Amino acid sequence: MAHNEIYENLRDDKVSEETRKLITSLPTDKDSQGNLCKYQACWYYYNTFQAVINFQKHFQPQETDIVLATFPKSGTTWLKALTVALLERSKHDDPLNHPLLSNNPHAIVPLLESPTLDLTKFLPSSSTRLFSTHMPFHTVKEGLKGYPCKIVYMCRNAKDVLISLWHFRCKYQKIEVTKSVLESTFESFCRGGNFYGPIWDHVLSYWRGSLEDPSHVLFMKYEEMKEEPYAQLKRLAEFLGCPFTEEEEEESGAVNKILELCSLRSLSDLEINKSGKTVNGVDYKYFFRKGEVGDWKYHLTPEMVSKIDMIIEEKLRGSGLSF
Ligand code: PAP
Repeated sequence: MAHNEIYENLRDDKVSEETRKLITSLPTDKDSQGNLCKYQACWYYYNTFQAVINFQKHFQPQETDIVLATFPKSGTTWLKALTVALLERSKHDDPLNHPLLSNNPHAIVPLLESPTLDLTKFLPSSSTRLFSTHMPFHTVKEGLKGYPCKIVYMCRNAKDVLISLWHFRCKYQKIEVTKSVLESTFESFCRGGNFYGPIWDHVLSYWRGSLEDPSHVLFMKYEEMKEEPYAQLKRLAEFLGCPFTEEEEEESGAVNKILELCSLRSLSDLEINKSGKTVNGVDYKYFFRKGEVGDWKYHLTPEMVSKIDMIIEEKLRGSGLSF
C-alpha cells in the first residue's frame, strides 16, 4: 500500500469537481476501505486518482529523473533504500552520517501520486531526482511527457505480494491477522479490483516497456535480488549510469556495504524504523516483516493456490514472463 499517505489515499476529500465529473465516466467500485475507480486499466482510491491526474497534468519531468516503480508490497522499501545508497555513495564517507540511518526510505523518495505531494516543490534542477510510483507503466509515461527518464521496476511473486498485503492491511487497520481477512484480500486480489490492481496487468505493462526500451526501463525481480544480491545490485548501478569501479569493489567492498546497510535486518534495527511513523501515523515497522521468498506456502490453501496460479498462467501466457 502507499506508505506515508495511506489514510489520505483511502479518503476522497481532495477530489476536485472536474475529477468527480471524470469519475462518473469511469468504472467504479467500493471495498471495505473506500471508493475506487478504474483509470487506464488500474484501480485507485479517489484521493490517489486525483493525485494521478495532478501528476499527469502538472509534473515537470527532466531527463535525469529516476522513477522506482513497484506494485505495492513487491519490495518498494528495499529498492528505494538500495537506490538511495547507490546514488549517495560518494557523498558519505562518514558511515554514520548516511541519510538511511536517520530516515525511512519512504521519507527520502517521494511517491509521484501521493495525495499530499506538492508537485510545485519539484522544479527541474541540475541534480538527479529520485521518485517512486505504484502507477502502471503507460500512466507514468504519460506524466513523463516524452522525457527519456530511467524507470526501474521491481516485481515479486504475486502470492507473496498477497500475503504481504494481508499482513500489512491487518497491521495498519489494527485488526487481527485472520483467515477471513486473507480470504477477502484474496478475493479482491484475484478479481483484480484491489488498489493498483490488477497486479498482472501492472507487471505486464512494465515487462513490455522493458522489452521495448531496455536502456530506459530496467525490469528486476525481488526473488533474483534475494538470490544473487551482489550481481543484481551491480546490474542496477550499471543501468543507472553509476557502475562500481574496480577500486570500490575490490578495495572498499562497496557492493557488500550497501547490501548490508539495506538489508531487512539492518534497516529494521534502526531506531527511526522501530519507532518512527509516516506523516499519517503509519508505523515504519509495518514495512518490515519477513522478507522471504515463498511465505505464501504457509498461508494459502491448495484451492487458493490453484485458482491464483490458473489466473497468472492465463494472464501471462505468451508474454515470456513468469513471476
Ligand atoms: P510498499 O510497497 O507498501 O512500500 P514494500 O516495501 O514493497 O511495501 O513491502 C514490504 C515487503 O518488503 C515486506 O515483505 P513481507 O511482508 O513478505 O515480509 C517486507 O518484509 C519486505 N522488505 C522490506 N524491507 C526489505 C529489505 N530491506 N529487504 C528485503 N525485503 C524487505
